[in-house]
Amino acid sequence: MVGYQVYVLSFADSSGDGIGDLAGITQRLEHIAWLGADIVWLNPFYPSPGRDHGYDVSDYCAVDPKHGSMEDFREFADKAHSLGLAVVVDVVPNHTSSDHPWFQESRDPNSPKRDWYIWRDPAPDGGPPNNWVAHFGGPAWTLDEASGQYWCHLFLPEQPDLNWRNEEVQQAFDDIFRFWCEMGVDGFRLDVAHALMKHPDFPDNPVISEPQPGMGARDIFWCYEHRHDLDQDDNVQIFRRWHEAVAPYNALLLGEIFVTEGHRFARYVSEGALDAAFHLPPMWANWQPAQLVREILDLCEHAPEEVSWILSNHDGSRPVSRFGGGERGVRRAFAVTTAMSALGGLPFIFQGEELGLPDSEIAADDLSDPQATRNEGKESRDVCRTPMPWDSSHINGFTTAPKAWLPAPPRPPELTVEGQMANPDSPIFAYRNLIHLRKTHPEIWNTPLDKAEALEPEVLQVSRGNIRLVANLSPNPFTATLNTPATPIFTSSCIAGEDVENKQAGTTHQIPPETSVIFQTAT
Ligand code: TEU
Repeated sequence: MVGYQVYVLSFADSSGDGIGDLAGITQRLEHIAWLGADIVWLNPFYPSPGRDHGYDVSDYCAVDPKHGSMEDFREFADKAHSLGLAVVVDVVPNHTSSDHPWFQESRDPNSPKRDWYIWRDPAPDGGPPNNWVAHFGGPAWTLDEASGQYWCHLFLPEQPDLNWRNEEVQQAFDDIFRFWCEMGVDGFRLDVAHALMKHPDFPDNPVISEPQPGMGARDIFWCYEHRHDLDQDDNVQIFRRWHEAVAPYNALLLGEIFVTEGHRFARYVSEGALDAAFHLPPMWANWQPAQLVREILDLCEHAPEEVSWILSNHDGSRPVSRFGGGERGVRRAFAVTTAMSALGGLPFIFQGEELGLPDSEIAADDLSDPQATRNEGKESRDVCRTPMPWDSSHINGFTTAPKAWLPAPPRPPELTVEGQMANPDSPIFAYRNLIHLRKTHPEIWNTPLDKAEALEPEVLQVSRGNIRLVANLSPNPFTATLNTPATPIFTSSCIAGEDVENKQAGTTHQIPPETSVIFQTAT
């Protein structure tokens, strides 16, 4: 399957208030079906004060009125299913909103919910219990004056972390999974699933390098080795429990997992745990093809069928911009996406990727992402969260409101869906053709991986059954010599209006720079 990620706030606004909603998505589902995707993943649409744009949930089993109603969700899911699209919703198990009634109760030290969150006494000097830092800046602990204890939050103070060692918390999430399965969802994307369990003793994390003044929150976060707050071995027990909870519904468990080593990743997607997990580093990296090839090989060795390959999501700069911008950025991004489509697993694209969109420019006053507003505008995730450009009308057809919730300069006609549909050489057709190739040639993904290797540091070759992929991510042409004659069936350079030079079967093929070619052998 191929997934398509919809950022609910910015896909389509049917109510005219400038905020994306479920009914708007329902009206636009044909676009996703036309591309050929099989799954639609929705970012959180649950009631939320919106401090982290929906990742601070105050009720897991309802729809935020700004995004519509439960009836709208049913209509969305029914239409998605009628178009052959499976529905994946986002579950945020690591933390709730501080507005969630569970946390409100937990603030009382005598409440039965006290242990649902992570409360600790101050360090002997009165400061935070340990040196953990939050992803968005500052310590991972905030003092509750009333009780004299600190609560733990790996993200905002308004996103208190749940205590996953508490059985009742685990039961509460079993119920949440069942609720949405009963509502007809087909799977779950599991937010920061590698962070659920913390070391039971809460030791300090080792310091890799001292944080320096002026560093952004993310850079400060990576000054520490996250030995005790992330990637604890017993996360897998939770995943096994979830697996049992959703087994009667055969629902997909897709983790947002951040681990850099393939063998750690493999544990999370082992039999009876998660079905698949995102490999996140490519959505932050600039153009570093050798590193990308190394990471792909590591994962192909340890989890060849369980990786959800992505180049972007709602958490960072778009690949076209990270990869040099303009036509070059588009070409590089599509070369990688083409390679990823032949790696097995479950590739996803993020709304607008199919248009080759670069980042939006956001005026300093309009920044909305807490990662940016708390960090003097640094590390903004807003750049990829602006309205989907449908056409060249007011706010690119996203809303009839005078202003979108996240204002940005309008996209030119050639970067809109309508503009690209009128031009068969535009990126939208290249993405569609690639996705459809997986349908006409299912052996691209359904035959076991035979071999993945680096022919040069920036050249990846993958063999599976009668399929060969050569991803030449280097700046030079590459002469591929295959062990058996093969015919090119797809080249990523189609996104630049180029075709393969020689469509004949042969063992030797010229691959242009920054181009991935998929071949089929005769047998
Ligand atoms: O993102 C998690 C996140 O910030 C990771 O990229 C993190 O840096 C990495 O996993 C290391 O731990 C998710 C959501 O996608 C994001 O939008 C939310 O802000 C965040 O969780 C908090 O819910």
